[in-house]
Amino acid sequence: MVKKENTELEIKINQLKKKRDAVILVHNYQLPEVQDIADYRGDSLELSRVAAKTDAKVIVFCGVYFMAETASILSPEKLVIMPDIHAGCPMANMLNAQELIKLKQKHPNAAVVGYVNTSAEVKAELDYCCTSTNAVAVVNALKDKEEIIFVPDKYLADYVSKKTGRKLITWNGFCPTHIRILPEDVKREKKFHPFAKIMVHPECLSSVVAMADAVLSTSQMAKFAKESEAKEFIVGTESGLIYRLKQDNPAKEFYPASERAVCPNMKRTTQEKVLWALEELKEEVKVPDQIRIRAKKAIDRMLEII
Ligand code: CIZ
Ligand code: SF4
Repeated sequence: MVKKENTELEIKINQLKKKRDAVILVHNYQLPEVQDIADYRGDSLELSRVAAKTDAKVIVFCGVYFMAETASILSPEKLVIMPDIHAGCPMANMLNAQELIKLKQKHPNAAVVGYVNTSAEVKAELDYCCTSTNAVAVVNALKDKEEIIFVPDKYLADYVSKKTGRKLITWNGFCPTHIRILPEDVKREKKFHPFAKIMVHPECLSSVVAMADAVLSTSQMAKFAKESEAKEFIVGTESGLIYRLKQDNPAKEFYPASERAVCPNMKRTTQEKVLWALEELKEEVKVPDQIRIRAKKAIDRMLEII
């Protein structure tokens, strides 16, 4: 694909980025204009791992709050900043540490697995963190555990439970964006595009997941779209991923399962806000050590499994 010329704003961002010794990490759900200035695009864990490896001093994290926290947990010595600190994740906000502590008290022998979409305080209460890429592998690794708590996403939990055959103790959390994708949407798109492969994120309704050819995280979708022989894809996840899929695969077609699957928090970050963040080196996201060290253990245990 021919790279379009940088705008004045993009040139300014690039210059200031070098001066500040910063890298710009951009989640797959971000606006196209933000993806255009990315040093790296990816899912939350991929980006946090890049943050941990880079020599840059400043990480500009374009995503939602828990993702910047995860980067801070893995890279405590770096300055992690968010261009819009108010970009949160409603799913992550559906479970707090006190609620999880109570749930653990009810099931004292259970292993506690939590999706990466959780606050740092909640991660500190987990035995294992997981992402949508590795949730099934993490639960499968807990064969010797009689009880497993899996929070906060009830749809991801349902998918993992079906794939592993394990009964899970769940929480009533969900992603307000992914549940907007309805079975009728998928049916309609399949009628328009009968040869398209249906890729669906496990945060979707179970009835939508049941219709998929492949149930995948965003990083897995990026890989699957590249490697598959198929030329057309119906995409059941947040709309931002389509921009990346089209850029990576110019000869293939991608259709959103629903135009309504737009996460307002992911769309808060703009190029202008990135420039301001670099100018002022703000807003910083820093997880205090007493939380960070415990939260990191849950992430490290996940990384030992995958
Ligand atoms: O972990 C992430 O980045 C999320 C929330 C979505 C995905 O599947 O990549
Ligand atoms: Fe949270 Fe859903 Fe937005 Fe992802 S798409 S950040 S899970 S609300």
